[in-house]
Amino acid sequence: MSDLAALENETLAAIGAASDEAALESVRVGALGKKGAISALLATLGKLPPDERKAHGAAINALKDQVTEALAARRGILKKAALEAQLKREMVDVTLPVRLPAVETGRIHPLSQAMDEIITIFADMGFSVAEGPDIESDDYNFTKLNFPPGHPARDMHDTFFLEPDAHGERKVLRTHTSPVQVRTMLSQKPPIRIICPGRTYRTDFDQTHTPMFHQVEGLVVDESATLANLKWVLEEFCKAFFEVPRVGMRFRPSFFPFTSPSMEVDIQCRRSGGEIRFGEGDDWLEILGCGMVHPNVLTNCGIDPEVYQGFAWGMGADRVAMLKYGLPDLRDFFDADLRWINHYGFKPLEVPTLAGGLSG
Ligand code: 2U9
Repeated sequence: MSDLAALENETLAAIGAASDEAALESVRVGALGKKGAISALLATLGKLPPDERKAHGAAINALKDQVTEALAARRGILKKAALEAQLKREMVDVTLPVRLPAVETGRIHPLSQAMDEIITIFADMGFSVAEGPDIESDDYNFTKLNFPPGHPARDMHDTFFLEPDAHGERKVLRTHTSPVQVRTMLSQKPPIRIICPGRTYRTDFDQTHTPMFHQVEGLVVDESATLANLKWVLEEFCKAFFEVPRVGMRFRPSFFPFTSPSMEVDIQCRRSGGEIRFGEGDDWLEILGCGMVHPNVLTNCGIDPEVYQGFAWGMGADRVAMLKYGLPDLRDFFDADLRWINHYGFKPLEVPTLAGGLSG
């Protein structure tokens, strides 16, 4: 095969094999550049005898035109392929559903929603929020609250005990937020109007009890704090929280070491088809406990029961959230199952306000 034919095959093969425009350009330079193979052949024409020069020159030029055409064709193919690859890479499928911003996809846990609503309601009545440690001394969790030694609540079957601290003092995970009221009474003079939301711990576990649960307790201490005031505060709370214009309430005698008299409070409801409606019907549901602060507790906290009276209440925030939002199992609150939170959760921007409606 003549050199020309070999060069034609080699160059056309290289053009066909060029995978992108850069590779094709180096083939072009290798064939038609200043030092290219075809350019070199044209440079040899001057040395040929005149009768050969014409024919040889025509053949070389024919090859140059063929290679130029093949380069142009291949460049077109490569440009088209590069454009298609770019379009595929940058393609946006406008039919896909819009990805919601985080503020739309996040959900407020029903318990957080209930806590926010409860705090909003009592803040509106003039209460301030007081907080305290989850790990408490035996003294603040039981003794100052008038629990006698040997009281069953002090036993291991109800309370989580921790190792004694450096001073040998026994520590517990608080079984209620009552120690916060004790700390507040020890640290400030009446009048006191506080609510104490927070985590509490007991050794229970079933559909309506979990080892960690949440309470909101309240305390009023003043020179005149009466049972009538207590009933009003609780009735106003229930109407606002359950969003009903009126609600029947029943105060049943009970016993707690830290209050006397002590009462358990039911609210009127109607159970129909697995749903509970409040403020109507002739059924009753217990939702909280309350009472007048026991004089021993006032004395234990440095407040003279001859001068001041107090009333207090306590409710399970998880429980009232379950009642209000129809949540069947308390254990689901703590499973962090996105399906549950997306079903029962609240949109973050729907902040509960009394004017705007609590739960939207
Ligand atoms: C002080 C004085 C009195 C808080 C009170 C209750 C009644 C009560 C339970 C409700 C359901 C706990 O979450 S629960 O299991 N609580 O029934 N709590 S009176 O009384 C106090 C608190 C602090 C210094």
